[in-house]
Amino acid sequence: MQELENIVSDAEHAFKAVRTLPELDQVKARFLGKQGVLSELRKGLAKVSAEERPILGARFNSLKTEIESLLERRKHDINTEALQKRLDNEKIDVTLPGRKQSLGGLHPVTRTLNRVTDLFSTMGFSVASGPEIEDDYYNFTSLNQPEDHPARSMHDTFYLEGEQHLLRTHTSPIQIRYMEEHEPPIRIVAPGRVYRVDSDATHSPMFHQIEGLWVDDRATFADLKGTVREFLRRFFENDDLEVRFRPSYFPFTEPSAEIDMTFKDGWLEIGGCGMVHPKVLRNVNIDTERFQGFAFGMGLDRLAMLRYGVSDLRLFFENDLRFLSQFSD
Ligand code: 2NM
Repeated sequence: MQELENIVSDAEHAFKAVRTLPELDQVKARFLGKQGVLSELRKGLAKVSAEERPILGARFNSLKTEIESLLERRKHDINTEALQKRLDNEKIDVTLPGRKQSLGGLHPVTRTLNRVTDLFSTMGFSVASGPEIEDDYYNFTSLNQPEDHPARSMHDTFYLEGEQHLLRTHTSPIQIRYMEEHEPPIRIVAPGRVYRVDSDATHSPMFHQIEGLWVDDRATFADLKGTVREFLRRFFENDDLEVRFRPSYFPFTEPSAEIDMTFKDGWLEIGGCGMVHPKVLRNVNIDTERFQGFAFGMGLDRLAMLRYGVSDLRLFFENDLRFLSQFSD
């Protein structure tokens, strides 16, 4: 009888030891299978006496039932464990924040360009644009640039194959094209990419300019200075900013000046300007007896560097996201 009790606890231990249903099936065969422990026991029943047989038979049956129910319980537990494991693995935390979709943003030079054209708009200027591929007439000749001027050399200007076309070296051709198409009064700014054969820490072969042009029957040098000063004060958000004109030379303006602004403890050159040369006005059929005007030019990249405190111009054109993503405003 003791042997029978051991069979139950053996089965119980064996069932407990397995972790999967296929393993459990193997252990089940060991106890309940055709060659199993219980089948062997049943064979033994045939050998006992007629009086003992019903008692042992009943004992055998309850033993079998007990093992079967242990098996069922283990099967159930294995299934429950597997389900719990899946639930744990596939659990999602609905309270976690969502994954952010990164939106990108405008390039610092673009932001600066937008800011500058916005400010000039409020001062009554329209925004004009034109082609980046120009010809000799619009880029040089119409602007009173002498045929032998060094800026025209292959050294300083990118020429396209055949040398009939070039990459504009300034945005002034936009102003020429605009004056050809419009009568004074004219008040425009012309921003855009320009190209020069030049490359170091402070010069990129492609950079950005913005030029302004104001032509009417009375626009003066004083208006020029007031316009430039007002723009710079608004751009740098500094009402104490001062502007100084230093005599200079450009073929397309007379007189001409370099524009300096107060910066830290001194002066900083920020652009050039002058009264539009009568030859330039005549090239676009503007009557110089009736009209006069002024023009100015500034580097947009330079304005962006000053506004954002960037020390190396090349950072703007390397497209390194560690740099670019720092500009949200
Ligand atoms: C500058 C400096 C001085 C300029 C002149 C003209 C035009 F088309 F009216 F002749 N546009 N821009 C000008 C004058 C540009 O940039 C430093």
